[in-house]
Amino acid sequence: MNQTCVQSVCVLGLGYIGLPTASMFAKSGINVLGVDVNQRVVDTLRSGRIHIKETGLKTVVQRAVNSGTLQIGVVPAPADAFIIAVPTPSRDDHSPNLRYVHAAAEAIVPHLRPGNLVILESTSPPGTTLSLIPILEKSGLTAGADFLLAHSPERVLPGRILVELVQNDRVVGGHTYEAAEACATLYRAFVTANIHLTDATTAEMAKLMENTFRDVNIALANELSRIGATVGINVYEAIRLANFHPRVNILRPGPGVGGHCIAVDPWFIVNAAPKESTLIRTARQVNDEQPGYVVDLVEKAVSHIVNPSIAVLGIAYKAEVDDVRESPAVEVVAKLRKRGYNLRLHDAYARQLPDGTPFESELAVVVKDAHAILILTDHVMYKRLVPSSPELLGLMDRIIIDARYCLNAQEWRLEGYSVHQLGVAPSARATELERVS
Ligand code: SAJ
Repeated sequence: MNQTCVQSVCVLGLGYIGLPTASMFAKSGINVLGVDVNQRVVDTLRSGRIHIKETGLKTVVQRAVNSGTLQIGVVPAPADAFIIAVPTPSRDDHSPNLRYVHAAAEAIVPHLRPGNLVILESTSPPGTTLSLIPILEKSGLTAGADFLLAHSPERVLPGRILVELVQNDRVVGGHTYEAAEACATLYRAFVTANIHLTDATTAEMAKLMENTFRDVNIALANELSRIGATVGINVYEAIRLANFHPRVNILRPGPGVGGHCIAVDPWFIVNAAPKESTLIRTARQVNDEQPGYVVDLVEKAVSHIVNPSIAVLGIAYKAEVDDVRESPAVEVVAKLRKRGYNLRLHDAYARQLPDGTPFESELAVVVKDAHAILILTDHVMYKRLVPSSPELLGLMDRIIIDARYCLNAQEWRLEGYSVHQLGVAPSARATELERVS
């Protein structure tokens, strides 16, 4: 099949991945139509604003929209290449919900032409890309002979998306080798790193394995935090020392695993091969139980106070992002509220819970008259706090509960604070890092 040189691209889905990807293609000189079914998103982008907090993205999008190389619409139009970058959430039973992917493929059908390239970018269960063939062939065209189909998953870190889109190696997988090659040629419009070619299903699994590798390793760290508290050590100190081994890299314990990727992608593998996925499923369960261990830590820290009120610092799923989706902090808040605790919420970037409930933006207001501070996200704003910070003057009792090991406990104890840290036994001696001169 003679594949046309791509001069126009239609990107379906303008979220955390679709919008940056569309903008990078536009920046490389390709005419892009960015499509989203959410009219609010379309109106926001057309007005020159963006609906996503991401370093440098607003400038790139505004330049592309103002130059006319990035058009924004609600429905697709004919293009040399179509990129599906829509959400692939999992249901409550952890089964994959592919209705957005299927809807996007259906929307492409009327516009599919011979020589076109269709790319699924969304992280998807193995076999999803090939499952689009019967939908796309409703166009009367034949996959492989008339149009090409490939999978091109991203691996960018929120907060560094525009850098990593360009600099990270990429894996692309084709329904045919020709499709993989055409996909690689297209992404070379902005990718400067290596692009590795394979088949579609292998590319799908490689992406899922990347995040599953991380989830399993975070589960190890979280389980070690429980063991550390039981055997009487500071697990972070033990991890620090263990990681001096040239081939060991134990990750950091925390309050759980958030975001719409690491907590979701492993379930795509478990769902595809349930009998064989023992460790992967168990790691998910370990991480999902971690918020409960934070609640236990809070209970112990304030057990001597009647009706304690707690200032919760950090709702986003990780430091320096404003995304509260699937955040373990949200799970901790829900559990504490269910046990009757009076909570005041704060985040350095986010301003509302996933259900839209807004919370206070002024830290001093949140801390005033609280008995304790609970840190759930290690935003730099919180790591910079010191006992004399003016925002803390209104704190009623000097109790710090640190689920991210982001404060120097010795420094706070010297100022009369009681400090409770996940994975650190009360009897654990001061660590190398905490010894204050
Ligand atoms: N976390 C820990 N301890 C750690 C590392 C992370 O508790 O040592 C927690 C974080 O606090 C957060 C969650 O895990 O709640 C996920 O954080 P993350 O930084 O691992 O992941 P994401 O979801 O922001 O980005 C990941 C990245 N994948 C890998 O690092 C293998 C990114 O490269 C992917 O592109 C992204 O998922 C995705 O979109 O798939």
